[in-house]
Amino acid sequence: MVLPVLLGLQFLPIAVSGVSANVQSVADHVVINEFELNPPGDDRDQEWVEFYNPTALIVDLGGWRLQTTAGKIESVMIPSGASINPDGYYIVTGPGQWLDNENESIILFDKDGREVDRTPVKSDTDDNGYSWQRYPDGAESWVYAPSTRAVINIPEFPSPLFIGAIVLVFTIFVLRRSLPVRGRN
Ligand SMILES: [Ca+2]
Ligand SMILES: [Ca+2]
Ligand SMILES: [Ca+2]
Repeated sequence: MVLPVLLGLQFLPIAVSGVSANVQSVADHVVINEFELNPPGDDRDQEWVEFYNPTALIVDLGGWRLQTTAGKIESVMIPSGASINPDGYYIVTGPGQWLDNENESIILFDKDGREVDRTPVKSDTDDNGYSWQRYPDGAESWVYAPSTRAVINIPEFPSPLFIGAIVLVFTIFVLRRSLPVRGRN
């Protein structure tokens, strides 16, 4: 009973906002799901890319590679042993400053050098916690919104704490309803 409720929460913001985003097709392979070109403050070691795995299988990421396209071409190899769970996320942080703030596009290659995914060309000149992210996870459309690093892309409810609070309230509500009523033999 609790699980369907929790799964249903994923689509709550869509229902609230009236956006028909949930009818979009979701990729059938690991994708670049979100990226932060311009984190608050110094960008060195703080820029990151989020993968999302929409498939039902664990995917081995060892030997996969990210490559940038703007300015100096940077390449970041995913270490062997790395993997991503079904419906899971994986974060890549590059060495130093590797993602340009303007006109950047990032390409993902698998261990055989085949292109798996490529982001649209995007800019982020705000030096704050906003990032580019697919919405919903794995979909073709992108939004610029408060970052959701390693968690579901829900721009309307950006705080993981807020999401956690909703889940907690629903869980308590469902558990209370499912408890046997005492004193009514
Ligand atoms: Ca940013
Ligand atoms: Ca940057
Ligand atoms: Ca995210």
